[in-house]
Amino acid sequence: MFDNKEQFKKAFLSKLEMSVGKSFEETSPQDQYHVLGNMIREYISTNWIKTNQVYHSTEAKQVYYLSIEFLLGRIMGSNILNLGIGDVVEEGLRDLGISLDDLESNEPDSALGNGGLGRLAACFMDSLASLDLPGHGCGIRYKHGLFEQKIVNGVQVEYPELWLQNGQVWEVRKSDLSVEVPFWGKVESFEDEQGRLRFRHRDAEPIMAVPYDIPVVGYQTETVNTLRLWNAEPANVPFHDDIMRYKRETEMVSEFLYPDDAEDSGKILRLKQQYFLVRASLNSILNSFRKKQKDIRELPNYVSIHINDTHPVLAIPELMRILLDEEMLPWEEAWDITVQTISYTNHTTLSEALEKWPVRLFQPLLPRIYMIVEEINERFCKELWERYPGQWQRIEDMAIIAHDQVKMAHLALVGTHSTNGVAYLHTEILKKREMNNFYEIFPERFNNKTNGITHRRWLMKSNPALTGLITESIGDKWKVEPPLLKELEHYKDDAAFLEQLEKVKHENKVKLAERIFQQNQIKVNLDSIFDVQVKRLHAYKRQLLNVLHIMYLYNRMKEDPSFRPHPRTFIFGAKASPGYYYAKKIIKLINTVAEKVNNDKTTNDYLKVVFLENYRVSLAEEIFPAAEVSEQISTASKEASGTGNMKFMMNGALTIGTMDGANVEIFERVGKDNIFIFGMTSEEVMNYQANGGYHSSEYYMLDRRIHEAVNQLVNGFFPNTNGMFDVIYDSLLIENDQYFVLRDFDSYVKTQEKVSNAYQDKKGWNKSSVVNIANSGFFSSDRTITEYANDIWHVKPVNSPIIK
Ligand code: 26Q
Repeated sequence: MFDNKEQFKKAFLSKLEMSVGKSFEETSPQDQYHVLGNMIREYISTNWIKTNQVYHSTEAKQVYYLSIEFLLGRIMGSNILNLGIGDVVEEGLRDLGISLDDLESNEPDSALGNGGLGRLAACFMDSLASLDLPGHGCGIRYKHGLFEQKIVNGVQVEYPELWLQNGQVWEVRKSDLSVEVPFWGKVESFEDEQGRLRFRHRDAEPIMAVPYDIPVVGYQTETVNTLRLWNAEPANVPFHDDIMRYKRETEMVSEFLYPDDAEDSGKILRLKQQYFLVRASLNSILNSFRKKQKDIRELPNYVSIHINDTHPVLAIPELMRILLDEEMLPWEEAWDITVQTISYTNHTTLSEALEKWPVRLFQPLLPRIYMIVEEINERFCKELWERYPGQWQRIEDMAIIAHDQVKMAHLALVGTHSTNGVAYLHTEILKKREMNNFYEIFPERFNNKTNGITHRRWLMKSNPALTGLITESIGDKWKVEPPLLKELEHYKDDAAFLEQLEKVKHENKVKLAERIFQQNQIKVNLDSIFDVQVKRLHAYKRQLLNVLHIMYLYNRMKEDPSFRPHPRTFIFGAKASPGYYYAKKIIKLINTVAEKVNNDKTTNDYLKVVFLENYRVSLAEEIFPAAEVSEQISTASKEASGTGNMKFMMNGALTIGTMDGANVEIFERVGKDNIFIFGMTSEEVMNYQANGGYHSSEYYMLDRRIHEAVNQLVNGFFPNTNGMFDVIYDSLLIENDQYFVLRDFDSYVKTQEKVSNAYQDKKGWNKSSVVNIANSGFFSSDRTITEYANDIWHVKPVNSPIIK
């Protein structure tokens, strides 16, 4: 079907006519997308079946990656790339007058995630398959992914996302593998024939979990792994008096990603989602295991279960329930198996992001699971008491249940054999500070796994021009061994290469400029520096620092006509959580500043601000290749890792950033001359109290650049914004600027001047760009996944001969 162009065209045309019943000329791009998608899925299916057969029969250990988020983006382009059928498809379609790019853009993003954590899970799936590792994803098939963002009068407006509306090409429903998940009800104890104390869950309300499988195609290999997403449906039971209410409440469980949990009703729904994922996934994992192995005590030798943050942490008491109630193992043995089987990744040190569940909600919803958590807690506290007699406070701080709350991170630390952070600095902070208590007891459990990104999507697929240039220069082995990108460093003084690199970047800038014009009707200067900050909107990520710097540049140009920096286009993309009031105000502020500076003829040749709405994976793929400056300006110690930083680097952008998260490791790899570091260190941030404290008002009073910009938030400088930015003003001055925006302002401005100066020497800039690309191989998620496989999961590649 995809062996040669003519064969492909013939198959495509005949399928098109057969499946949509129109002549070729009448078919829509949507029709064409669906037909091509179905052809590719069919093509994948042989290897998918083969891979599954191998996994069913092999003794090789399998890993299951449980995540409440999988932010896949579009799937077709990635499959075409990994299958190596790009040329045939592209040329075949071209003969028919169809552009493959246009056709791919008919696919809605699979946006079953918020940001970094969900995108990491997606990159990991791609790496697992590409490395021939037996890795399975387990998630939820939300009917609505992350909301669509529209900007109306500068304000974020949310619309429901509808990725399933036109039918999903990539998923396969497997009703026969459905699993019942019980909620509510009560637990009864009884004595069995052998006189053992047993438990039974009575009067539960069941929900049916129906799996939808998505194939995950590895790069140039026969391995096709599976991402299994569970859909919530009414169970087949005639018990309900109010069947409509039951149906509605059931379907709610897989309706939305992260329903608002400000109210109790939302909280219960979220906890339901978590148990739904865990119960269905573990049931199906254990079913596969039992087909191969009769002795349950062998579980840790056959299965590794990884939990992506604490959201699936109920895997711990759920596995205990299976081992105790179904397998009838004694507690100690069950506990050993559980701890050996499960591992955990922590993605944040922000205490407000650590999950806690009120006992009053947890216990009635999951009565048996709660009993088990209680016993885990009691046994753990007893051990603590033996180790730290009399240290009540320490024991209270470390308990899994305290103050009528279940602390999910504590459960994860106690119930797994491995806890990893996502960048060197983050792991050190976990060990030395945030989780130091637990590190003292379980030092061998803590380890670091610096995040990575799949270079296939984020370089080969999204930046074909750069991919071509790299391959012309160093060959194509780097595609399967990204550290070989290092060889590019030989070209850093090669004038012809640098010129080519500049040309590639320019072409990518032209494309992004077209997108900007199409979406925002803003004409940007192609010779301006494309300076980009794209990520979720959060106070700690400090989009505000970027904005205050823009306001300062504008003010200075207005005041001093001789001050004209190198032209810059500041590009933003960010979604704010619907209930996060402050974050929404920052979006409004960015758009308000954009309105003002873009329309000022005296400055707008030098300064443009662009807010691209609805930032998502597919838009990101257009942005990174065109970026020249990467803004990674979080308050040091607050960003666990970041992964956008790696995507920019791999596409040749230079970072301006703080010594935070993985920026530290980028710095170590490219060296100080090829990155722009500023601001407080994480040590300074964490010790600021000991170092005399911080008084933001002093910076406001003493620095007139700050004074002016901060006043402009509230003094009518922006027309018709009366009172609108008071919360931002207050965050800086009344709440003493928790994220040290004003403290880092001067350092940021000076460093931005260095960026401008460096750009004047275009050759030197391009040279730094080469050094960034050349050292980005370390940040391929293939390296990250290899480390997880070797150090935590102990899984090995399952042999699969390379097709080509
Ligand atoms: C917690 C409690 C209640 C409701 C929601 C949550 C919740 C939801 C989502 C907590 C955290 C998240 C997402 C976190 C996340 O995306 N973290 C990012 O993970 C990336 C991958 O490791 C890192 O690169 C980023 O630094 C980190 O912020």
